[in-house]
Parts: sequence; structure tokens; C-alpha cells
Amino acid sequence: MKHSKYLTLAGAVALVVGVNACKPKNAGNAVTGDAASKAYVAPGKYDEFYNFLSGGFSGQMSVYGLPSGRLLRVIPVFSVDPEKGYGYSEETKPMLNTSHGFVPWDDLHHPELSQTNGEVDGRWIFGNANNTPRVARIDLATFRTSEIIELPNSGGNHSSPFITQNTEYVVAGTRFSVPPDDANGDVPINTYKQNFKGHISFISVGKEDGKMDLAFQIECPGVNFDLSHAGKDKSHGWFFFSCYNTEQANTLLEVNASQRDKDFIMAVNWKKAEEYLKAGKGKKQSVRYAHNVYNEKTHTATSEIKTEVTVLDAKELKDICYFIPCPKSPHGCDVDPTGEYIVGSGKLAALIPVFSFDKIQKAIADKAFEGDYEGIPVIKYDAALYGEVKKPGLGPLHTEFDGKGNAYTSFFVSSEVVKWNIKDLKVVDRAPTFYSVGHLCVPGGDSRKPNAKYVIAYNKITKDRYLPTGPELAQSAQLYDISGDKMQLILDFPTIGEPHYAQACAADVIKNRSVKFFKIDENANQYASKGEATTKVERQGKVVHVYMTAIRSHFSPDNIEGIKVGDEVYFHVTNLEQDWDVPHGFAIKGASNAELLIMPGETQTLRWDVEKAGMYPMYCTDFCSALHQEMQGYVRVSPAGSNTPLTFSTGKTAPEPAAAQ
Ligand code: K7E
Ligand code: CUA
Repeated sequence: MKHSKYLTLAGAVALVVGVNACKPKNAGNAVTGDAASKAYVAPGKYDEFYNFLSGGFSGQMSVYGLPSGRLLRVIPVFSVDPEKGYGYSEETKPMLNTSHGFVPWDDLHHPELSQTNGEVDGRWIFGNANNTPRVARIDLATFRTSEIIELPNSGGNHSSPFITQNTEYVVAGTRFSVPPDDANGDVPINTYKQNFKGHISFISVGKEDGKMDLAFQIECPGVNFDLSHAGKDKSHGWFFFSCYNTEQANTLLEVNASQRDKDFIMAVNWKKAEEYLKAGKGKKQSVRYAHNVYNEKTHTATSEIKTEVTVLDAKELKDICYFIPCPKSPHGCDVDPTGEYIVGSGKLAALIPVFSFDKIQKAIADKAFEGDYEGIPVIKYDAALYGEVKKPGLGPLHTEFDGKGNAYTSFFVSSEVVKWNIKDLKVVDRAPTFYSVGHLCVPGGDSRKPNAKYVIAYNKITKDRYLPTGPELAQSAQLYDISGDKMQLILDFPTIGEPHYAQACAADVIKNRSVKFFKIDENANQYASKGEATTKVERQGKVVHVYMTAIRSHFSPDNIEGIKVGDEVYFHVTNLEQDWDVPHGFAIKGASNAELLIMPGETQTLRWDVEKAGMYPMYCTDFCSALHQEMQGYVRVSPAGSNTPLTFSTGKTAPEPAAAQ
């Protein structure tokens, strides 16, 4: 029996692998007449929506306008970004600190906009780091990363960072189960079943300031948590996670984690978990994780290593977690705008199961369990099921909603978006994607109030869609108008990195709150110079601090002498401009570092380790005025032990001596 099941499975795997490079039949001619005008945003006009895309293995988040598909910004989150000096300036380096030290890269899969009362509020967007588990919060007043928190007891933070409807919590489930951080991790890998656990993390979010705090974790059986979404309205207070590898395999998962006909959706009653927490049922565990915060007044990030987390045990505290069987290796786990329907998308399943929140509640009350899995009750499939969408397509991954009773599911293998009716579970439309679609996004599509003008498909493969660019081609997003009964493809646009999930919202929610510059009076950076009169150069042994200003179109000071080989020089550059969109850049020859890009009113610091005597030009990298090319200066470096006096000046031919200490 086992043998024949294995063969069936191998067949299914071969299908997934074999079909994914195929191209849909009507790849060339799917665009109809008025598509161009629907996607056209005239020069000088704003887009109607912001679209935030995960950058996948670029570690960043990118911002596009819709419907034009114009790239507006790349926000550095988990990876260093030389364009903006992120992770290179002394002020931003602490943002990338972790319990493993400075980590300059990660893999970001899911952006999630903050919500109030189940509606997108445009205040923050969160992102997950898959590799070294972290969650970031980006402030949408500045479009900059404000905070990053690391997650202990986790590996591959994939089912993250999904939020509750008032952004009470950001939730993160571990993809890899691992031995808990306070246990001995130096154990044979094949002791998975005994030693490995799956933790899900609840990060609280400050109502006013958005500050994140690791409120608690729930220890669950060792499986892979893949994706999750919060309940809404009636199901507010619950969270739903898709799990695969309920076989608890530790090798060759493509076969060994595809044995069972059904894996699980895990339903978590987080309100109940909160009660247990209040009642002191959590256990304090000693761990190490970094919590990094960027302060917009000091323009400086700080990193703190925290050492404790409270863990609730799902096995002991019986009524927090329930498993619901879900065919077969579920990936997406999506909740409709009413909160009643929970859609599980089994990558290897030939149907889409839709679960009912009411039925789940009744099943729990009636104890309609088929048994337990590692001490967690397993609800009977039929007791939780609302119904199944039959023969929807091949390889269902993710579902978004339009708020008008329709769901849109992506099919990776058959490369299509399928629209179906949530009530009668009938397919009503299908549209090809080009090709191998992953996530979908409807503006507000996972909120209580979707703004259902478009669905965007984020595709993995673009062979023959764009001009060749060597062995690797751009990934791509495709925009479909869904205002009518039929989906209409209106635009292709290439994307940065590999997009997974994305979020979109009406531009109005965000654009009027955008910060235009930082007030120089409020600049609390300890190295700020608030005018040229206070610029200076100070030596403290081998450390030299240059307090510098930048304003169109010069640096002050712009001539510095008396720097010596072996010095560690810090250029603290304050941009004195008080106007929108006038950054200055700063770079110096030979620095093993990136540039600084300093926003108006801000101070940023570049470290330069001086290795050779000579003349070092420095200049502004951002074209700031007609005389930008004049915005430059020199640093003279003398041999170690030379007696060249430390001097600095602007606009003088004879430099003035600097204060020596
Ligand atoms: Cu690409 Cu959400 Cu990581 Cu599906 S995930 S596609
Ligand atoms: Cu400042 Cu160019």
C-alpha cells in the first residue's frame, strides 16, 4: 500500500516539476483593445494606488504605482543598500544587528499593511526575514525601516508577518521546526520527532508609536508552518496557519513530506492565549534576540539584545490550538473579508477546501475530533468544511478577495488566476498568467474592505515576455482589471528581486502624511552641526570626528589636513537643507564603504579607515543643483607620525588649526 502511494506521489511531484515551464496557450494575444488606456497614467498625474512588493531574495521592499506599474521606491529593509547608505552609515548599521552579529542580507516574502478595525490605515507596513528570523516595521510617513525584531526559537520565518485587525499583533510562525534555543541543538538531525518544536510568535504593536515587543510564543509540535492569516470580524481573536510536513520528515521533503493525504490548518485562539498569559501560565525561557529601533530625532538606530521570552505550551493548554485536516501540503491560508471562510490551498491537491468558522466553533464545542496530533486535537475534516471548489486548476497557492463574494486563487502549475464564488464554490472566470504565478494581491484584499478594482499576479517565470537580459530574466507582475465580470489583463511590469506577497492600498491613505524633510531644530544626533559656524574637526587619539555640513552647493569644511595613516575618521554630515527632495550625498575615494545619502535636516556618519598617505577627493553624489559638480573637497593624508597640523576650512586658502585633544 505504502509503495503505491509513494508512486502516486512521485507522479504528482513529476507533474509539478514538469509542467511549470510550460507556457499558457494564448500567451501572445491575451491583451485586448482598451488595456493601454486603462493602465495609462498621464505624465504629471499620480497613480491611484500604492503597491508594496516583497523583494524576495533582494531583502528589500519595492513600491510601485498602480495602474501604471511605475517603480516609485526601493525601501531597504533586511539588506544593505549602497544607494541609500543603509547598513553602511554608522547610524543605520545597528538596524541589521542580530544575535549572530551584523547580518547584511535576508529574504523578504510578505509585506503586510497595518489595519485599524480591519481596514488598511496606511501607517506602517511589516515585512518578514526568512533566513535569520526577523520582522521589520516600515514607517509609511518616511518609507524607511523603523524597527526590526529578531525571533528566537525559529528558523525560516515564513508564515509571517500577518496582523490582527487592529494591528494588536504581528504574528510569525516558524517554517523550520528546530530544537528550542535553550535546549541542546547539537543533536542528530533524525531526532526531529523527539527534539524539534514549532514556535509561533505574537509580537505586540504599540497603538500610537507602532513599537514592537515579543509578547509571547506558543510552542507547537514540530512541523513546517507555511503561511497564516488572522480572523476578521466574527473570527477576530483567531489566527489560522497552514502546516506541511506533518510527516515530520527531516530529509528529502519533496517526497517524504508529501506522504499524507492531508496536512493541517492550525486554528489558534489567541484571545484565549492572552488569558493564559495573564493567568501566569507562560513559562519564561532564556533566549537571545536583537531588537533594533531607528530614532527619527537622533537619526540613529540602537540595537538591544533581549534575553527572555514567555512561552505557552499548546499541548498543556488544551484550548488554544486545533488542527484541521487540509489536503495536501497546504501553502496559502486565507480568510475572506467576513471572517467566516478560511481557504486552504494544497499545492498538490486537486481541489480547494473552504472551511467555515462557525462550523469550526461548533466542532470544538461538540468535540468533533478524529483524534489528536502530538497532543493537539484534530477536528474532523467534514465537521470544519464548508465545501470544496472542484477542479479549479493545478497547484493552487494563494487566494485574495474582492469583497463582493468572489475569491481569486493563483495556480502555479496551470499558470492562471481563477475567480470563484465563495457561496456556491463555482468557478466563474479564469485568466492565464505569464507564467507560474505565486501570490496575488487585491488592494485591501486581506482586509474587511477590499478595494476591488484590480488583481495583480506576481509571476516567477517570464521567458519571452521581455527582452533577453542574459541567463536571468526579470520577474514580473501582471495587472488585471476586475471591475467587470471578466478579468482583463491590462499591464505587465518587471519587478525587483522575486516578488512573493504584495499589498496595495489607495494612495490617499498614505500620500498626505508623507514627511517632506526633517526639521533641523529637532535634529538630536549627537554629532549634528546645525550651521556652518559649528562645524569642526576633532582628534581623540587615532579617532577623528569631522562635524560637517552640506548645503547647496558645498561642504563645510571642504579642506581638511593633518589626517594620518592609521586614523579612524568619522564624517558626520548634516544636511542643512529645509526643503523637500534635496538630499546630499557624500563619498570619499578609497573608502571601503558605500556613500551616505543624507535627507534634509538629517545627520549621517561615514566611517573611513585611512590606509595610505596622499590626497583624497570627496564629493556629493546626488545631483543637487546646477553647481552640484562643484560640491567637492579634499582630505590630505600624511604618514603616521608626521607633524602635519590638523586643520580644516571652507573658503579660505590658509586653513585654520583645529582643536587638538
Ligand atoms: Cu512565494 Cu508567500 Cu514565500 Cu507563496 S510564498 S509564492
Ligand atoms: Cu549636494 Cu550634489
